[in-house]
Amino acid sequence: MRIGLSVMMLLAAALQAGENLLPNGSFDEGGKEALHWEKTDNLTSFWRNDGQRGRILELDTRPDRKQVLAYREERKRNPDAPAPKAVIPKEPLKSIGSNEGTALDSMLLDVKPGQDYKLSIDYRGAGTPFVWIKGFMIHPKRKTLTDCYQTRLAPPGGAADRWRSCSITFRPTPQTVKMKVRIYAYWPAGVYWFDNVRLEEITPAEAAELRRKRAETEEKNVN
Ligand SMILES: [Ca+2]
Repeated sequence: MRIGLSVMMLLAAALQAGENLLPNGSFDEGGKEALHWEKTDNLTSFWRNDGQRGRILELDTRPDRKQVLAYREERKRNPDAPAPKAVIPKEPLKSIGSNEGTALDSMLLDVKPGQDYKLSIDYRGAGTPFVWIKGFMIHPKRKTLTDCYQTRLAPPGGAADRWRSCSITFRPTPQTVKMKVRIYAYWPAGVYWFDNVRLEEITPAEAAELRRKRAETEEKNVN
């Protein structure tokens, strides 16, 4: 009986290793909208179907900046306001990508103090988007959540028509109690696709190894 129990505990530990802390990182759960993620605006952000990958996120930074800003204002008043048909300016400098860009946020997650994390994503597209980790602390006086930490994953360049996976490691500052993922694209004005966002707890040794590998990759890209 004792042996049985410890085998079961080992199995449970193995299952926990590499567990995705981010619910629905594949975007596949949910109906019209992906569960546990912000709603798309259907002007600069869309849920798409991509065969074996299931649902993926598309960010489009080509639409006209003035049109997007006007629609964002309208959505603040009425979150169900239908998206207009996108106007794509001939001059990319007039696009939303030339300035504010567009983003989609995950739900908030708890942060363990002193914990090393690994953030990974699959990305396809021509530009370099940013996958942010936004960290929050409890404001000492107002007792509300307030920004206190951020880091970002910038997928390395590559063939625009091929999916690539990339990851970073990070450890939020000690006062950070909550965090979320923000998928963000801006320049060049274009279309960016994402899938399989993962957030995992890793050991300090795994974090050091990941940093070393990433430094090697970056050096290779420079040469
Ligand atoms: Ca998917």
